[in-house]
Amino acid sequence: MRLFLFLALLTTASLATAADAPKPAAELPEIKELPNPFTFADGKPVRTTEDWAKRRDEIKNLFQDYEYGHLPPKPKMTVTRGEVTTDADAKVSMQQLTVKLEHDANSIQMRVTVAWPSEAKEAVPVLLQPAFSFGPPKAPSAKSFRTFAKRGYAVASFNLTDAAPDGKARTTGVYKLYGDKIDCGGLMAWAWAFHRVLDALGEMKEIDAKKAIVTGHSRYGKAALVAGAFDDRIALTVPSHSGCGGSAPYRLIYAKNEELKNIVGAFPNWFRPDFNQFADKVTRLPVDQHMLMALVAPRALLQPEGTQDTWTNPEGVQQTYAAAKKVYEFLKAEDKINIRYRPVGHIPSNDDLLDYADFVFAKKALPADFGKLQYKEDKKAFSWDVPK
Ligand code: GTR
Repeated sequence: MRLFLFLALLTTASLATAADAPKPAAELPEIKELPNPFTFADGKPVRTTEDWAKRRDEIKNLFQDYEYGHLPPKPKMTVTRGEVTTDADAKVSMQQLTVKLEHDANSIQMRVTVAWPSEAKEAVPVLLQPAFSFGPPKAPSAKSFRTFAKRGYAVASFNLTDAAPDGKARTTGVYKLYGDKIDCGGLMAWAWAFHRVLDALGEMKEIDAKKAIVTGHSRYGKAALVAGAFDDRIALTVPSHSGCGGSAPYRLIYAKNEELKNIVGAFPNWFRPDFNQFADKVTRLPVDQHMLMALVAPRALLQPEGTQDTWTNPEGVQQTYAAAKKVYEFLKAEDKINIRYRPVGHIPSNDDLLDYADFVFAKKALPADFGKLQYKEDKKAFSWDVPK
């Protein structure tokens, strides 16, 4: 009995220290520039790739503790497959998957449409692309997949809102499964959903799941970046015009760009509930978004941006790109990160994505516009460099 009491006390004590509640924003040090990914929280430098692996875990925790909340666990999964149908004109084969996810007595379903080139001789790379629709889901037609199939890619199309609602009520999707046991906001919940779709695709012989691409536009671009940062199975991450909460920096504002205070005001549900403590304390955030991009390294990352898409801070993304590239350089993978500006507003381009995927998976040459910077270097963005 006494031993039990002692053990119980010991456990509570160690839990109290282990939990080490993250310090509130007001107690965190001010960092004016983009924080140095090569310095641990205790000030020690990153010198080796082993150090980076540890720092990478630390950065993951910072994003979970302060911004997005924690990645929910993997639940039990059962996949039910529909009939395979083939559209001879489009040369596209399709199958509907119903992905049942269960935890305790609760279950939810994700519906995924998978389409692949019907004449492929071997397993093909796959693009995980959420449908950008706010209404009831429409099953995509074979024709809508033709462009991808022609170029040798499969596509998995799904509704992220099956896995997490885009609203304040935390009652459906992953929240229905885990209730109060999870603290994540919508972006991390959607990242979790990308991971579940990848689990389901891994079982298909038509698909080479080692060549998985995650993408999304705007809010789903933010989610795609979080998905790529938190799952090493993803080979290529393409957050399209992801802006604030995605690839754009919180600290560097150049025009009428969306800022932290705007996004936590309009979409508090995308983040941890207490992320708003940084609304007027942006420089106390221990991370900035170049560090989320750096978590993807050394796996491939493409940043599609629009020079006229001011709200998404395209100039700021040039700075986070430059900062994240330092980590790619450190890992000797600088050819795996790229940026592509188009002279457009808030419009995605599948061509850029496929051109970059061809470069990554088939070693095809990149069109000349890739990697072309549009703004002058901001010397104040960051002063640190790759450790020598
Ligand atoms: C905007 C929001 C952006 C972006 C966009 C969207 O209103 O400010 O961060 O996510 O919505 O996803 O449509």
